[in-house]
Amino acid sequence: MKIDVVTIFPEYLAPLQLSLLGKAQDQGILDINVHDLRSKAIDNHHAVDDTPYGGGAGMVMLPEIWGQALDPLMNQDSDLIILTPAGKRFDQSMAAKFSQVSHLVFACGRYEGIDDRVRMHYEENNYRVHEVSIGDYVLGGGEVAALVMIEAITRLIPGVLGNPQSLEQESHNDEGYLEYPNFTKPAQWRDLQVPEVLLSGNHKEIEKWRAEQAAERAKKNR
Ligand code: 6GU
Repeated sequence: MKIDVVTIFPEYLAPLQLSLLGKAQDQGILDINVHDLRSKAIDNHHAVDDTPYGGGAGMVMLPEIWGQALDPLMNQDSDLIILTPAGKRFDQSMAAKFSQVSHLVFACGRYEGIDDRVRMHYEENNYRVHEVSIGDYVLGGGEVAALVMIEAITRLIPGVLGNPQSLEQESHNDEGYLEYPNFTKPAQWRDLQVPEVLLSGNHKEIEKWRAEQAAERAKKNR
């Protein structure tokens, strides 16, 4: 999968080089490139934003600069993700869908967002455009949201995770499912004993206990 991220803070995306994502890039499974939006700025002050038509607080990012940044990246294989708290809420099923595509372009908005004609322009030209939010709270910009989405999406791509069996039964795989609690050595830690059933070797009983615990967790936490 090819991933492009456009931002005025390229340094914010440095963690993409670490850990599993860094390894997947070395192996050629992922090709991630971060682009500095400000390099497309036109005026002497390298402005990327201006005041909103109609008035109001905050600044809006300029459409021409976004067009200059996105045009060379977009093609028929591309899905453009515009990050905004007003977008559709990201979840595991959206991550699974995006993990199947060949090219993702992330547009990280700052300030009050990007001039809406950027979305309109790429939609009108028959590109696949998605406005996405990672949850119901407001961040300073889309950079952290891009990191969250890229991590959730790419770990579903074959070869990115060390152990693909980790994907088989995890939280959110099925709507509303939360994973059962896990334990490791030692069997007793401080005054706490690992549940007896997990030491029993009885796989049927273990499966039943884990299903009960998962249901209980979902009830308590959601
Ligand atoms: Cl994608 N952007 C911003 N600025 N805030 C957010 C968000 C995105 N998702 C949740 N909050």
